[in-house]
Parts: sequence; structure tokens; C-alpha cells
Amino acid sequence: IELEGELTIAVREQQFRVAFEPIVDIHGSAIFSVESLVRWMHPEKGMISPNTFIPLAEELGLIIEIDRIVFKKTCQQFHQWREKGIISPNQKFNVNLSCAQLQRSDIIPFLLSTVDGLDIGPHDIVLEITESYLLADSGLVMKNLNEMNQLGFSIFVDDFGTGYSSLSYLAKYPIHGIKIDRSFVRDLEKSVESKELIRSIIAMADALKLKVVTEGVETVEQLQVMTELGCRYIQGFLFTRPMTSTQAQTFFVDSP
Ligand code: G
Ligand code: G
Ligand code: NA
Ligand code: MN
Repeated sequence: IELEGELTIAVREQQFRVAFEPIVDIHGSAIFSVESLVRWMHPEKGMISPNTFIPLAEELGLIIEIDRIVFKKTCQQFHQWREKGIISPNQKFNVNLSCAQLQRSDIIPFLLSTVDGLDIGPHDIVLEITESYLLADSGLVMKNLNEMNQLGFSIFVDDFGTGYSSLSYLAKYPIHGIKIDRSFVRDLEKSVESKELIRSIIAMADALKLKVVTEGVETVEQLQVMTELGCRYIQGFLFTRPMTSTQAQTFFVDSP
């Protein structure tokens, strides 16, 4: 209950920062994209993890505003990095959009007005949407996703494989990629089944011409297995943990 009030204040006072975590294209070991991840800098409690406050923000309807704060900050940061030549012209960025955004008629005008006048556009942006959200049958979700696709945004399914339901949405919506949930990678060493599941997910994604990102790769062994299985895009602590913008800038300059 205390946290509820504080989250409302946090939105009003914009107590949010963005952390950056690269997604590496292992063909050529270049950075494919960078995911932006929200951090709540609480004035007394310090940093609060999104796992703690995102569910609450969704419940309170504050997630719309938080996502939009994060999106704006991320766009402004990437615009700066582009201008300074710190990131290459084809390097993208990934942002998380909560389900509630897809159910709104003002999401497209919001996205477009935010990038308007900046050195970035829809082709630079990957929108990450959690799998479970795509299961709801909604005309507005369909309309928004189709329009995002037509404008040049990419749409990736986040936490892929955890929605325990029909995969029919992959045919129904314009989806460009999936992010295999890190629970599959965590079980890779102990479980032959996990490896075979990942193998079949990648085969399916290839057949549907979807890009595949694997999240949560922490060890060289996991990277080797994922490479052997044909996963091209890798994200995880093996490369780096989520970084501040200053750290990220150093990382980009030092990476090929
Ligand atoms: O960065 P971290 O692993 O702590 O993130 C935990 C969860 O919070 C992840 O599931 C991630 O998708 C989600 N998350 C991070 N940033 C954002 C954001 O800006 N908006 C939304 N809706 N979710 C986010
Ligand atoms: O659900 P989503 O994919 O948006 O979550 C991203 C979250 O996963 C971030 O909070 C990030 O900190 C976390 N993450 C990224 N790479 C790794 C990793 O290699 N190991 C673990 N444990 N978490 C990771
Ligand atoms: Na995400
Ligand atoms: Mn993600």
C-alpha cells in the first residue's frame, strides 16, 4: 500500500532511469540491438527492480506512463549516440511495451511524435511484447500491430515459451522475432529436453522467417550450445549486465 503511493509520486517526479543491455549478433560479433530496461531510483530505498514494481504499475494503470517515460528517454539517448557516431547506423534498440499500450488508440501517435525530429525512426526500433499479451483476441491489438509493422517498427515476442498456450498468434500478427525465455537456457546443462525444445523453437522460427534472440546466456558453455543450435542473436550477462548510459557508451566505443 505504501509502495502504491510512492509509485504515483515516482511517475510524477520521473524517478526512473534506463539501463542498457546489448543483444549481440554472433555472425560477425557486432551489436545487433540494445534493450532498454527501466530502473526505479527510489529516493530512500535506492534502486527498485522492475520485477517488484511493474506488476503493481500494471495494476494501477501507471504502466502506460512509465513505458512512455522509458521510451522517450531511450529515444533521446539513441538520438545522441547516433549524432555522436557512437552507435552504427544499423544498430537498433529494443523497448518493452506492456499489453495496456496495445489496447490504446493513441499508442501510434505517441510513438511517432516521440521520434519526430530525432535522428532515429521506426526502422531503428524493436518493440518487445510479452507472449501472454498476444493471446487476447482484440481488434485494437491487431490494428495497432499492423500499423506498427507498416510504419517499419519491428515486433518481437518477449519471454517466448512461457505463455503455455496456442502459437496461432505467430500467424495472426506481424511478428519479426522471438526472444527465447531465459528459463530454457538456465536448464540447458541439466536437461536434454530443454536443448531439444530450443532446437525445435529455432526450427519453427526459421520456417516462419523470425529472428531468434536467446536471453540469459551467462556462460561460454551456454553460448557454445546456442551457437551449435543455430541461434544468431544472444543477450546475457556473459557479454555484460545492464549498464548505465555512461557505461554503455564506453562499451560501444570499445566494441567492434
Ligand atoms: O531488467 P530486469 O531483468 O530486472 O527486468 C525485469 C522485467 O521487467 C523484465 O521482464 C522486463 O521485460 C521488464 N521491464 C524492464 N523494463 C521495462 C519497461 O520499460 N517497460 C515494461 N513494461 N517492462 C519492463
Ligand atoms: O523479460 P525481459 O526479457 O524484458 O527481461 C530482461 C531481464 O533479464 C533484465 O532485467 C535483465 O537484467 C535480465 N537478464 C538479462 N540477461 C541475463 C542473464 O544473462 N542472466 C540473468 N539471470 N538475467 C538476465
Ligand atoms: Na522485454
Ligand atoms: Mn526482454
